[in-house]
Amino acid sequence: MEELAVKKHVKYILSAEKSKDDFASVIMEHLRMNGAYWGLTTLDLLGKLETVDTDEVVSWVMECQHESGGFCGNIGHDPHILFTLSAVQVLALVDRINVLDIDKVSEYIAGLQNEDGSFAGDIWGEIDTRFSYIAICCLSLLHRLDKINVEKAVKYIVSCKNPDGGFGSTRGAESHAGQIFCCVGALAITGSLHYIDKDLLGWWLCERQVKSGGLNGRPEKLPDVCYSWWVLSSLIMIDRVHWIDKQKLVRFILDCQDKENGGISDRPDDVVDVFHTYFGVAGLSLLEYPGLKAIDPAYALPVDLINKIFFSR
Ligand code: BD6
Ligand code: ZN
Repeated sequence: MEELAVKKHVKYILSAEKSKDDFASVIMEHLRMNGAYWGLTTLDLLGKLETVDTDEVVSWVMECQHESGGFCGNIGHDPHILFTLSAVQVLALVDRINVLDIDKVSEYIAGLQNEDGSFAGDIWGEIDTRFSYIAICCLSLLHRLDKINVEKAVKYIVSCKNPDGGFGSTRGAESHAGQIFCCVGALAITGSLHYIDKDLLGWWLCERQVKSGGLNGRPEKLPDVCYSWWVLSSLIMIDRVHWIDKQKLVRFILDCQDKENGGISDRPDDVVDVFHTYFGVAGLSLLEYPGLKAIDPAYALPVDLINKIFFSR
């Protein structure tokens, strides 16, 4: 069987970070904080995080903080809860959470909670279960879950559960693997997994595996490497990962590598990008592929880092 081209992927991530017309391309420019998280986590899982200049990363991240306490996707952009979690994850990865004014960041996030327990993403008020996950994950990493009403937050997420066992972006919205990860992750972090019908949801999730071994995000859609993460992490959190063919999925992800120049694409023979390279490697880590660090399915950070954050203060 094809092997994971570790050295090539490290080279690809490092070169993508430098190149202004790829990693920081027009599309990814406004998502650069997410890009930093994908790139650094990939390097860490591959055991090569020490190749990055920590001071450079930290000073750039801090330049992206807005006076509200939230973080922007890049310098001079608008703050959003999406980039605030990525910023906290990046600082955690390079072991510099201590540069943060933790109360200021926590207050920014807490200020986005609505009366019904849901969360807005920024001052414009769009509501999405993604933002509930981000708030809970981020405050948990900062040891500040007490700043929000967790009970109401959980109640709102549970109210977005569908008859098929899945979750959508808001009440009544169609089930989608990305949203399911967010809702299951938030319930896992808050110790609320008993609200899930594990067999019903497990069935919906394992039905995402198609003939090629890859996973899709919704019925009738094409398989995509990034769904290896959203679906697999959810199956692990509800203890139903044995319901899919792991070997076939490993093969599908490995088939999406650019064996010459490094990087992983969404499907075999497509163009690679940092996003799918990260989710491909993270998926293989969940599948216990040899030589990779283990990743935590709820926090999407290496297990050794999660242990450090929660068990060795
Ligand atoms: C996100 C972030 C910003 C704006 C909208 C967003 N929707 C979902 C996210 C989560 C974020 C993430 O994974 N952070 O770690 N996803 C993205 O940043 C991607 C970036 C991207 C854009 C274009 C092509 C490839 C990657 N994003 C904004 C997406 O919409 C991707 C697009 C995509 C990837 N593969 C096929 N399409 N979709 C995506 O992340 O879907 C997963 C999802 C959906 C809803 C909730 C949670 C997760
Ligand atoms: Zn994808």
